[in-house]
Amino acid sequence: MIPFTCVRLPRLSLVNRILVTGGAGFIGSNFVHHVVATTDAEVTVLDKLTYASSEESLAALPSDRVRLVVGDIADFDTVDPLVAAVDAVVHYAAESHNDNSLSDPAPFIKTNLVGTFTLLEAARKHDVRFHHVSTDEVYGDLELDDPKRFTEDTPYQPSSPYSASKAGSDHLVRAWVRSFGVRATISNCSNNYGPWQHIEKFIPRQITEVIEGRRPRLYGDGLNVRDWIHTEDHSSAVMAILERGRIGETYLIGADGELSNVEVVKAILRHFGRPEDDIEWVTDRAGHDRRYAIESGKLRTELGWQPKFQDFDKGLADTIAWYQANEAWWRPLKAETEAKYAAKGH
Ligand code: NAD
Ligand code: TDX
Repeated sequence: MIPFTCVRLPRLSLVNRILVTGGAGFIGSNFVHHVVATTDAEVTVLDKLTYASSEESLAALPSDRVRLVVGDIADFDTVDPLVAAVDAVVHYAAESHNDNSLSDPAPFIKTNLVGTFTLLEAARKHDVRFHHVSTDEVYGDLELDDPKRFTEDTPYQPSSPYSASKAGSDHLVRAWVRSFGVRATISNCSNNYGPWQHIEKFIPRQITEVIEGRRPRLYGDGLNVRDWIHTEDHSSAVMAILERGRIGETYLIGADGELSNVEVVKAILRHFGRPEDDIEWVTDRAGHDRRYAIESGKLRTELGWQPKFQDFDKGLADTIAWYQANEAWWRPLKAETEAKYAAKGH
């Protein structure tokens, strides 16, 4: 008779050591928490600690599972030994804000293009599995009344320096797969919300404006549509692709969360018991994309992924509660962030 023993198997047999670039940022730090909570993997975070990062977002994690290396993804000497020491790279690091890319595109080219190139060269040299985190903005935008949504086959048509740099980085990944056999996958996700998002971004900017007793600020006519997904759902989707995705494939990530900006702002105002028309209408963003919408059927059918956060009002209420409870984190960033916006008429 074979004796029955209970063995605890690590959930990730092939990716026990993961390098997460940009792991001190909004979405990257959520992914690191997700990895620690759901697997036995050890994580090295490589992050330059730019203005958008927060070491605090990693503070609660166990030091025997997660270590932070401060450095630039565009520096091969930094990247090379870190990539050599892991089973997989999950690449989040980026300059991520469209408005910043309109005032100064240079860091977007350096980090998003040269940084991705540098990581790919290291992944090629050491034959390390690579997952590239990208955005739906590479596809440009849709009209408000267009029944179509973005799919993996939608042609690339980026509008801003940010989205063009992300589009270029996606093309680099595909070329490194085809020309050099790098074992890579790509995901393009829609707009994320949740805790630890820098207050320059739409939802936390409006929440913190209302907490400060000011009015939320809407660009243009406020009718632009974004397809919101909770960052925790983004993390579970990236994990599914890392574990089960087919090499060379792209997966779109979305949770059927289309809302206009004015609908989101009204929901925030309602939450605080403020009149729904208490809105400051400000100068529109140059080249402002009208609508993003994701068709995520491939990810759901092929990899069995499902989002958990499908009640936007509930997710928003949790996010508002988080910003209320974490004023000490965002308050020091507020004056500088708003001064930057004021200079642009936003
Ligand atoms: P973020 O700006 O909050 O964080 C980016 C992180 O990257 C920061 O910690 C920053 O310090 C780090 N970083 C920047 N330049 C670096 C460099 N040269 N070397 C090392 N680290 C560097 O961004 P985010 O919103 O968390 O986005 C993460 C990724 O997800 C990006 O690649 C972005 O394009 C993608 N994405 C974001 C969204 C969204 O809604 N925010 C949606 C889809 C895809
Ligand atoms: O104060 C504001 N008022 C306003 O109306 C701000 C900051 C934004 N907006 C609008 C612009 C967009 O239509 O809100 C929408 C969302 O703006 P952002 O938060 O800047 O996001 P977006 O430009 O859509 O890009 C985001 O999603 C895709 C992320 O920043 C990117 O990193 C990601 O790739």
